[in-house]
Amino acid sequence: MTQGQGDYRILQEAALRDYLAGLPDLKAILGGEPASWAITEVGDGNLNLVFIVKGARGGIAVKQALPYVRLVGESWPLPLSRAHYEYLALSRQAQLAPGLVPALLHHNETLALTVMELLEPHIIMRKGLVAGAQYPRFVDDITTFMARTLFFTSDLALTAADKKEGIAAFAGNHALCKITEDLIFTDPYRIAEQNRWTAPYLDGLAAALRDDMELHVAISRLKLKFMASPEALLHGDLHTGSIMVTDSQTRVIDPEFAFYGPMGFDVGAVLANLLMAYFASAGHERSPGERRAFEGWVLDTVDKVWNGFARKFLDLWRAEAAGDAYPVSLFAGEKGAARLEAERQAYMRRLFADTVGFAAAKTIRRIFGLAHNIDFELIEDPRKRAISEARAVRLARAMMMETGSFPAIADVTIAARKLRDWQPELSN
Ligand code: SR1
Ligand code: MG
Repeated sequence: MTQGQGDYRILQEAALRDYLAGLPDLKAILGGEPASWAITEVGDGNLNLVFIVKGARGGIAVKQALPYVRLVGESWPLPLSRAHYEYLALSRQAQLAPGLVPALLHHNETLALTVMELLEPHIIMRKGLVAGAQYPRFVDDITTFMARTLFFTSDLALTAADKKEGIAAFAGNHALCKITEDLIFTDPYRIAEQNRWTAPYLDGLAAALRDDMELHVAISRLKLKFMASPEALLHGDLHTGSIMVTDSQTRVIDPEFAFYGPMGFDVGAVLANLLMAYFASAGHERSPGERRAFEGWVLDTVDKVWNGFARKFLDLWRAEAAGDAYPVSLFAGEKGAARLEAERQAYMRRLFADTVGFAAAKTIRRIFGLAHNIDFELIEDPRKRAISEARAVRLARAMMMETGSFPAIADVTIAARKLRDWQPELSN
């Protein structure tokens, strides 16, 4: 890591070229003369600048945090320190889940700038899902990523002292947590200037969300869990826009929302985004039933992601528990082993219930809050889009309010399948 000299400044193409030219390792990766490097800004996320730089020999990806939310503009300032937390999280994830995050090549704290390997020909998974692509490596890779990063940063694997050091290292990332607390757990359920939805079709549904006190209790309980349960180091924004894929590789990117929180928030993010891809699919078909095979794969993937994650997490707990939680001395002998195993199963049931609730929250925010996703947004016909969204919301509402009726992941996928052709009542 390089400590930057001087003040932060936004690096546009010319300044970035000069900056990179001064870094021999990166110069060597790129090859050729700096003047010949092709630099393109490709950031399509909500927060940062992202440049792809290509030279005669190779390429790199450069990410620079802006001092404000890119999606909204300078009126919404945001600390540059998020680049530090992202770098810290990526470094930790690289140790815990090698090969599943991009290689880090350079970091400058003052410039809030990180250089990573260029992932090519990887694409953002969400874009692939909109096109109806299936990814055979995804389940194994994402379940390994989640099981290892969550288990090894939890009290099941760490001493109490190390765990608390971990919490402290990320505690300063509270501005990013606040975005989540507002945009996911609060704004969709009240009048908020930046909310939007597919109007007028979903006007009634939006009003119902604002009026439903039981739903407000359910989302507030999830919010409290998010704020007050530092179980493990989370990626913090693990949607399909934070995952890059090819047929044979998966890379998790963009952990700038990383902090110690409830594990179900990460797992729920993955499941919610798959479920949204499933419900959006009907809106992308050009002929009826054209994408059924894709939709079947998505639901199968939902099943396998939870089951694979749970199996890998439990295997790690059985084999690698070195943490201060569940002291070995309290579970001696056959009787102790059996009781501990029953407790592990109970732990996973609780984690699954959290996952279901957070998945619901993640879905509703993408339909009524500030930041939407292209799964739905690219459905051109607003009526069709609203129908897909209303189906997703119906499932999400049930998952949040009646979490106990979804004791297993199959209950979620069966419910999703039933809603595939459900015709919602729209407001127009
Ligand atoms: C203002 S930031 C909006 C969203 O973009 C990120 O990807 C997070 O999901 C955040 O909530
Ligand atoms: Mg992001």
